[in-house]
Amino acid sequence: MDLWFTENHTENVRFSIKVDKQLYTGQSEFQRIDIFDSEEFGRVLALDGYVMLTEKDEFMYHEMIVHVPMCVHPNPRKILVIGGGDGGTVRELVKYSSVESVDLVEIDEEVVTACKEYLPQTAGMLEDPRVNTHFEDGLKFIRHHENEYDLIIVDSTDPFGPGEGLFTREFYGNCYKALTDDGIMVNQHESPFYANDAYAMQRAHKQIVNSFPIARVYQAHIPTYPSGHWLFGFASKKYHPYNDVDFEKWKKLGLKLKYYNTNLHSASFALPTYVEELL
Ligand code: AG3
Repeated sequence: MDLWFTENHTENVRFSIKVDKQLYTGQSEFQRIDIFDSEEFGRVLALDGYVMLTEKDEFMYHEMIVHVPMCVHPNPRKILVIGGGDGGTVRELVKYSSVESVDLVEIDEEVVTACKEYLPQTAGMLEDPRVNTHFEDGLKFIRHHENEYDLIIVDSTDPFGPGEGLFTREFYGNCYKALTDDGIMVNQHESPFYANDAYAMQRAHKQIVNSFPIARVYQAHIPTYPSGHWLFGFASKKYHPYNDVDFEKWKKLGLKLKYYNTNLHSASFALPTYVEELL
């Protein structure tokens, strides 16, 4: 008998992946955690039934959430990641020798434990000595930090359940405070395509615009997320996301990546008309 995982993308649309083997199922204090193996996408992590990553396409998401701001900031040393317990964002960050420390604030310790065991592709760098993991609610953690981080990456779930507070004005305002004078905040920004996702994305963008002098949105193609068309928010105190960037300096780092490159960097901020009209 075939076993299939299904995520409801809307009330009328479902996305299914054929499961080879269920590797982990747990109900933590915060959410249901599933990890399974599949022929098409390799290992898959789902939280409360929503796909967080697959081994086949996670590079698209993790490279875009990390290298866009890392290329813009001239000297990113101290980084905060909120969410991201799978470790994919941390793995991309520790590729930079300029990075001195990464605080990873993940609410759910069970996600980290399960990913360390079953998703070494993303969790493999969580033991890097520059990484400090805090099992805390990011919403609370951020209240107690001021003028400290060069970059904050909000690698959250969707805006309901444990991730809900990470899309609010209060949270973005506290991120602004926690950043240094030339700090940058980037967040996963949902999809513009289906109405409910687009509405959440629109609301979040308005709050960011009210909290930061520079607020833009950029996009990537992520096949296993609803509609495959995904957005990221770029919020900054000082640097424009592509006019103030020393691309040649970044290229000299010689990072070997699969999705991000400096041509794509600027291009990813060019949005389709229907998305521009939503913002
Ligand atoms: N965080 C964003 C996942 C959003 C997916 N939404 C959905 N499938 N409905 C991913 C975390 C990866 N580090």
